[in-house]
Amino acid sequence: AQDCLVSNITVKQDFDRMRYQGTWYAVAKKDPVGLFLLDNIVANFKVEEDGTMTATALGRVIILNNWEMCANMFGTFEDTEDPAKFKMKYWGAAAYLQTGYDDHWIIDTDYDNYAIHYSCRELDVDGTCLDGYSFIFSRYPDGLRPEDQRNVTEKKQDICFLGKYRRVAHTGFCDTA
Ligand code: DAO
Repeated sequence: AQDCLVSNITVKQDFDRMRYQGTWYAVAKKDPVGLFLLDNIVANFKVEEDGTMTATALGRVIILNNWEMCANMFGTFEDTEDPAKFKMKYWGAAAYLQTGYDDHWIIDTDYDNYAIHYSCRELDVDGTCLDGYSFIFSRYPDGLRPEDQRNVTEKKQDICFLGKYRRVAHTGFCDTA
């Protein structure tokens, strides 16, 4: 959507939640206002027996008084009329972690290598996104395959977040046995 209208953003056709399951490493992130997850972000998606998509996520956060920790987050996804557009209810394992209810759109994925997530939290009066965030996910912690980079860059532009991403490091901070 070259006009940057959120309503014109296209998402993955015929999104298949079964194939989306499993581990995704965030390799880049466009932060929202009041960012929460900093780095070492790993999400694990699952389709429950009743068909509901759920996710757990780990990530380094800094809470309150500069306390650095690994946040253990949970999300459940409500379906909408578009199979690639969900509403995500999320909360933390501990009460002092962030909770929320966000859009969760899968802009594109090949299921085996990369995924582009998008969430607009606040629409501007002109229909563009005033406050949003996006994850670039890879099946590999060390980044995207070179052959996926061009497409991912194109999609970043389509959602009007090109140039607004930062790399997400994976240093082992949230690795557990
Ligand atoms: O990090 O600033 C931010 C916004 C992201 C908040 C969402 C965290 C919860 C995710 C639950 C699992 C889905 C990936």
